[in-house]
Amino acid sequence: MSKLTDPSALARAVEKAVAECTITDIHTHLFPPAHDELLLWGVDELLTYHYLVAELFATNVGRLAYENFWHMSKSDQAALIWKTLFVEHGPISESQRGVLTTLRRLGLDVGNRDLGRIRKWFAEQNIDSYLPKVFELAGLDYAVMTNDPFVPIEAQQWDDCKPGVDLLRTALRIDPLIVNWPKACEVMSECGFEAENLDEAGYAEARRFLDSWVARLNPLYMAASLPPDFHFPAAATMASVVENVVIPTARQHNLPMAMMIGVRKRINPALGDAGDGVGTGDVTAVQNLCMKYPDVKFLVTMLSRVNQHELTVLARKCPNLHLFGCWWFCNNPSIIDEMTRQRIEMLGTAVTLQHSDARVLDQLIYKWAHTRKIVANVLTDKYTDILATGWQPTEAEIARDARDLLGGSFEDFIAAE
Ligand code: FIX
Ligand code: ZN
Repeated sequence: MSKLTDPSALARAVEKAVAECTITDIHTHLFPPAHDELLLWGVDELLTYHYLVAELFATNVGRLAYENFWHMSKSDQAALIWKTLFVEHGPISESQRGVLTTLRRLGLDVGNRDLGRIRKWFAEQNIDSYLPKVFELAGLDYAVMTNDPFVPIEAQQWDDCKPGVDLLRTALRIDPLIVNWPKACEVMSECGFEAENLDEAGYAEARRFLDSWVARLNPLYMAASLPPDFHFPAAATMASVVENVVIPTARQHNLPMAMMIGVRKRINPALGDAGDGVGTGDVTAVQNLCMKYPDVKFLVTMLSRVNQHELTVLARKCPNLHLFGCWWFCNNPSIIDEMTRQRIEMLGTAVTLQHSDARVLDQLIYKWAHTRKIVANVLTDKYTDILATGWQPTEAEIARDARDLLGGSFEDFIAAE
């Protein structure tokens, strides 16, 4: 394919490559349609996404009691959010804009602001044909779920042998083991795994529990979200469980461990999932794990913008560390742009720039449309910079690099022995 020599042709080539790039979404909260009410989709679920619930209460200062909202029907909650955040105030936040982007790309007219007509369209959709349509609109080859055996209703779907779909792959989520050992032991005991104390017997039983779920799920990786005060090494339970349960399981199954660090769970419990906050994490904990266990692969994303530069520098030092996503409170255009530039400037294509974290199926459409635009802008600047040196990239090379940044490097990383 011919080399690109002209900056405007280059810009067009980058925009095309990123727009057409097949993306792998490596972290979501989606479920197969057969897993009943676990898979969220449709306009009322879009509107009651916990990001928008937080924004509703931030906007409705003191005029809405938490319990009144939670006692409302999903439909009434959605209507209130639509009225408050879309009609009575400009829907200019990232989550608000996201709903509109999704609806528009589905071919719906948001200009008439007719929620009833939008609801009618969704009521006519069949999830089994709608799910692949959403993946096609978002441009994904597959997405990775969050499969948590410590959540009874999730485990029940697997106990009942509910079918999956090829578009959704598994990840074994193990937060309670690390952050709430007593709770984890309760669940394991109900499943016939008698872990109790933080001793070799307990660790062995926890590993046996994980082995059983690795066999059932065949996950791409294990994962846990961790608080800002996760340190390693440390005398704390978290560090002991990582060392004695997580690391041996990762080694035995050649499974990467994804650590999502910096969430302060339920700083406002009344908001439910919308009540989580952020704190600056300890990048040294990641450094110590990567250096102590060079044969274990770590996928890491951190929630605080403050951690990003130090973490990106660390990824240059540890070949067994792969960064991913602009997670949650970083998943906003201003921060995505900054993080994407910083990561490409220090890691080239050896990073997975984004994941959607979609909790509602239809969100895949906006989360990826918004990210593609930013990535195209950044890559245009970066290729234009090298063009100025006389290096002439081809369209195929640009497409190759875009794929690496949006799923290819992840697949290379997890496949490496
Ligand atoms: O721990 C996680 O996987 C987080 O992404 C979620 O708990 C969070 O609620 C979320 O969906 C953020 O986007
Ligand atoms: Zn998540």
